Parts: sequence; C-alpha cells; structure tokens
Amino acid sequence: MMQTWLLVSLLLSLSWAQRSEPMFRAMTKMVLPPDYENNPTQLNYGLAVTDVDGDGDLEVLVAGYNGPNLVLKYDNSREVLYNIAVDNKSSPFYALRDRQGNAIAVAACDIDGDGREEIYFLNTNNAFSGLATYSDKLFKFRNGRFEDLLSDDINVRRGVANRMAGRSVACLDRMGTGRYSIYIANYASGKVGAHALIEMDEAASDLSAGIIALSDVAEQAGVNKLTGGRGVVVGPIVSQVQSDIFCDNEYGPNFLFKNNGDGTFTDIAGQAGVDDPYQHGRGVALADFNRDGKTDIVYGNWNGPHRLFLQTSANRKLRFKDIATQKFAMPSPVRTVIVADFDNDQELEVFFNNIAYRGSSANRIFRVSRRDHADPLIEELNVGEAAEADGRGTGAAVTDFDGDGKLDLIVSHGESVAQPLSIYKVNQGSSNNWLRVIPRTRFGSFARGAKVVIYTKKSGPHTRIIDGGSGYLCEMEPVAHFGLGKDSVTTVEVRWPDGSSVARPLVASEMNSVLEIPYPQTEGKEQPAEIECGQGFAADEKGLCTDKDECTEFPSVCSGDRLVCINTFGGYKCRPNKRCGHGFEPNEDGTACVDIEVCSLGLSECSQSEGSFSCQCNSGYWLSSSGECADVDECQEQSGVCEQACHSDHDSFHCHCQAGYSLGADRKTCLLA
Ligand SMILES: *[C@@H]1O[C@H](CO)[C@@H](O)[C@H](O)[C@H]1NC(C)=O
Ligand SMILES: [Ca+2]
Ligand SMILES: [Ca+2]
Repeated sequence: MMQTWLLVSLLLSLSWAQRSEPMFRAMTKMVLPPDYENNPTQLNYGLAVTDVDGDGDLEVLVAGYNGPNLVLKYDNSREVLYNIAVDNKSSPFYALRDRQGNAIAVAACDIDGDGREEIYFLNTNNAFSGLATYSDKLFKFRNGRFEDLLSDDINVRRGVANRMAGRSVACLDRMGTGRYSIYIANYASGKVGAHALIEMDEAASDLSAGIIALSDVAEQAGVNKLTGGRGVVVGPIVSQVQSDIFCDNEYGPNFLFKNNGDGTFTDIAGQAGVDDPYQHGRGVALADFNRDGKTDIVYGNWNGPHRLFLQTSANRKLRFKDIATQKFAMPSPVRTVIVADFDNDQELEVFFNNIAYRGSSANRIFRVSRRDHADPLIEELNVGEAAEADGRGTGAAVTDFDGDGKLDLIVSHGESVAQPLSIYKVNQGSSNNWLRVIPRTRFGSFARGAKVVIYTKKSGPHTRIIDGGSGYLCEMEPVAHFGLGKDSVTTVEVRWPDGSSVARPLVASEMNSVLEIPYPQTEGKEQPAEIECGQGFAADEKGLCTDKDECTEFPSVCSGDRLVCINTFGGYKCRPNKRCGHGFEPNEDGTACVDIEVCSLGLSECSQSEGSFSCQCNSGYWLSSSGECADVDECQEQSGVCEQACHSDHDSFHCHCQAGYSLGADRKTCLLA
C-alpha cells in the first residue's frame, strides 16, 4: 500500500515537472562534437571559467583525469568550441594538458598581481586521501607559454607544492589586496592532509626578476583543518565585503570561516547552524534567494538531504535556516550545484548535477522565486535534455559562449565511465532583459570575491557574489549574470573585498550588454555619481544605495494594535507590542518571547540557557559590566601598534598613514610614497 502511494506521488511530481516547458536543449553535436582532440571520451572532473589566452573572451578549463586537461575556446564564426591546449609542444598551452596529473579540480585567479589569472590544477593521482604521488600544478603565463610555478627551484626548496589528495580548489583574496591565495580542500587521512592555503610570499619574491616565492599560510590564517574536504565557496557570506569561506565536508562538520578582517579566519559553522555534521557535502553555491541583501548557501549532500540555507538575523542573531522542500532535499548522488538565472526571468534556478551511480540518476532543476511576505517558493522545473539519466556527471559550469545574453551549460562526466562533455542551451526567456557585470581588481584581473548589486525599476535590488570557488571541483565564471524579465536596471554597484566600492547609473543603451567595472583608482577624489536607488533605498554620503530606516525616518509609521516598527531591507514591518520578562524580548513577529541574544555571533563563545547566559568574548572584545561583549580599543590597549595613526572599529583596528606615505605590507608601518 505504502509503496503504491509512493509510486503514485512520484509519478504525479514527475509529470508536474515535465508539464512545464523543458529548460535545456542539447547542443553537443553542433557545438562540441565528441572527437579525440576537442572532446575526447575520457574521465573528466572539474571545470573553471577564465580568459586563458588573454584575448578578453572567456574559455572553459576542464580537469582531465585519465587524459589531458582541456581549454575550450568559442569560435564565433564557426559557432563551435575547440580545444586550444593542443598536443603540440610548441603550443603556449601545451603544459596545461599535463596528462600525468590526474586532475580533478581547477580554479583560476591572479596570485602575483600582474593582471592575468594563474591556473591551479589539483591532482589526486589514485589516492583517495592523505598523500598523493604527483603534486598539484600552478600555471603562470610567462616566456610566451604557461609554466608551473610550483616546480620553480625556489618553490621546490620551500617545499610548498601540495602533494595531498584533495577535492575542491578555490581562490581567496583574504586581505583585499587584489592578490589571491589558493584554498585547497584536501582530504585528510588521519593527521595527514590538512586544508592548505598557497599564496605569494611578497617578502621572498622579486617580481622584477620574475621570482615568485610561494608559501602555505593555512596555519597562520587558521584554516589548516583536517577533514574530508569536498565543496568550497568564497565570498562575502557573513561579512559585508571581506571574503569568507564555506566548506561542506565529508565525515565531519562543515566549516564557515568568517574573515576576522586581517586575513585570519574563525569557524562559526556551529553557531550559525550550517555545520550539518552527519551529512557529506558536495556541490555548493552562494546566492541571495530572497533578495534581502544577505548571502544564502545552497548545497547538495551525497545521498543525503540537500540544503537551501537562508541567512537570517532574527533578533540580531545570525542564523541560517534550511527552507529546502521535501522534493528539493530529496537525497541523490549529487556532484556540482549551480545557482543561476538560466531563463533571465529574474528568479534564480538551482541546478543539481547527479552522477549515475548504481543506476540512473537524472539531473534536476528548481526555480526559487522571491515572495514578498514569505520565504521563497521552490518549484521543480522540467530540466529537458540536460536530464542525462545515465550521465556520470562530475562537474558543470555556466557561461555565455556565444554572447546572446543567455547562459550556456557545460557538464563533465567521468569517475566510473569515460564520457565526453555535453553542452546545453536554454530554450526559454529569449525576449527577457539581462545584464552581465565583470568587476576588475586594481591590477585589472577578475575580481573574484566581489559583490555586485543592481537596483531596478520594479523589482528592487538583486545581488550576486563573484564566487572564488563554487560547484564541486569547479569555479564559475567571474561574471555577475542578471536576468531581468521585463524589468530594467537603474544603478550598478560593486563592492570589492577591501571595502572599496563603485556605484553608477546605468543608461538605457547599456541594458542587455556586458559591463566592465574597473577598480576605483581615484576613490575619494571623484564626486559620487547621481544614482537612482528605488523605493526603500537612498544614496548615502559615499554615493552607495543603502536601506532607508523608515522606523526612524517616520516614527509614527506603525499604529493601532501593530505599534512596533521593524525595519527590513527595502521596507519595514509593523508588529504587535509584546511584554516579556527579564532576560527575554519579543521575537520578530511579536508572537512569543525569546532569550535576549547577548552572545551575538562572532563576538563570543557563549553558553546561554533560558533567560540567562554566560559569555566568553572572542579576542578583540571584552566582557562589559552589562554582560555584553564590547569593542576593545586596540589602539589604546596596544599603544604604538601603528607607526602613525590608529583607528579602531567594531572588530579590529586599522593603521593609517599621513599624506605622502602609504601603508606597508604589514599594514602597520608607513612607507614614503
Ligand atoms: C605545432 O605548433 C607550431 C607553432 O604553433 C606549428 O608551427 C607547427 O606546425 C605545429 N605542429 C604540428 C605537428 O601541428
Ligand atoms: Ca580568451
Ligand atoms: Ca597573474
């Protein structure tokens, strides 16, 4: 009886999803027909999107496991993708093939600040965990070709090459300098194989002589943890602009590394409710699904419940809340997870890439639609020809190859059966508006970790994070892709990991185009542009759109039996007044009394029981007589820490230099500019 019911409900749900128009159509035969050179039938894994050949167009990097790595470039006249990393020793891309590597993950970012992205391949060989027999490779374009920095003499002497079996790899601008570190989610065996963080050691390097010395700074940064590493995302998750890191791990809790503001990290996954200790994470992505300006996290668990964690801050307490429906959460052998607006209707979709494993397992797609006074609506769509029920999916990425403003999907396969890559185009939404935004670093490279917000005529702000990682074993394109339906954009705002920002109006002729946003070289000198922020928002003194606090601006906006005003992102709510006893306060709806949250996140290690609490403050804070963690004035406490001026703010201190000086690499001394 039970089984019949299950079957009936499964059929119902399938037919419902299939009734909607199919999202994807297969284009592999036209765009990338399987052949030995361009799309070999081999075991592939991760994908990354970057400009490999430096011509301004994006290519797709493919981590080849039992064959070469590939670099797929789009030829506009022939309308095909082809591999430029050809089997010819005089090709500038030859070294990238690295057949011996058994690569599974790949990511690209500018580690030395020359404006061009380096490429990191994570090679596991046949090792599942712990030590591998062949090291990872970090390729830089120099001497007219790509060469491996990790095998330079200086780096061999420094013993910096990662020789561990890892999984995902991601890029992190931990200090906001525009020079990136490589985050490596190793898979530990006992005490061997902690997560690694490789970056340029500026003091030991001599860029004018072409010497790039690398170091593993994972211990110093506080991320050298032992776990079964899987997916990694990088961007402002709980921080406003600085890059945080989320890792969904296997056989252990996830990590949510909050950036302490100085390039070191504190794991707050447990406090934030995203540690998920009994599940085994895979693909992961960042998005703001409910458009409240806070970054949400979506990820798949291997044959476990998939999660859609909305970031909330009810009663000032930062928590993530899982809003996955039963259908969305349904366990599957999931690999990459992608969030994007495929049909440009301005709502986000979540694509699950499943690997056929002990039987068929189709890929799936869900639309997550924002609602005004409720959590987003999650509905399954018809994935169409991208179902690949028997595909051994191992990775996937999106970009817009052909420049038509709609995302194209590329899926890799491998693990247990050699299969070629497949390419899909989106059937729907051709008449919808779109905008693609590419922020650049101060060096002119892709600003991975930046946050891009557009303000629109009708639908309020939309936020994208240029993720330094994402998917599983993958790294998405360094582009903020916005679908807009019939709406249009009034203002574009970019916030870089160092806190600098640009906001500028969008003119009508810039709709449906790719917008490059350079790093602001003249910050503070230019007058902020006149911008239109839309209802509920206003430009602040820095020329950025910020949420209006209606409750302060219009003190009597709430009345009657809903007297209490609660400011929200882009609006406000009125709720009934409620009296609560000592140690308690009303919840956000005023329907119940909850503990007063004093041990707020990031400030303290806290044990709180009903109506009482005890706090131990984190470094940088001290326990005040009222029992709250308050700012330590570090400039006072450690007088002389800065060579010239010192300024302390809520969680750290910053040194400043007088005119004519600039801050040194240690961020404390001042150098004559
Ligand atoms: C290899 O590449 C070089 C330089 O691009 C070219 O001149 C040569 O003909 C190529 N060799 C083969 C066998 O294709
Ligand atoms: Ca290119
Ligand atoms: Ca570079």
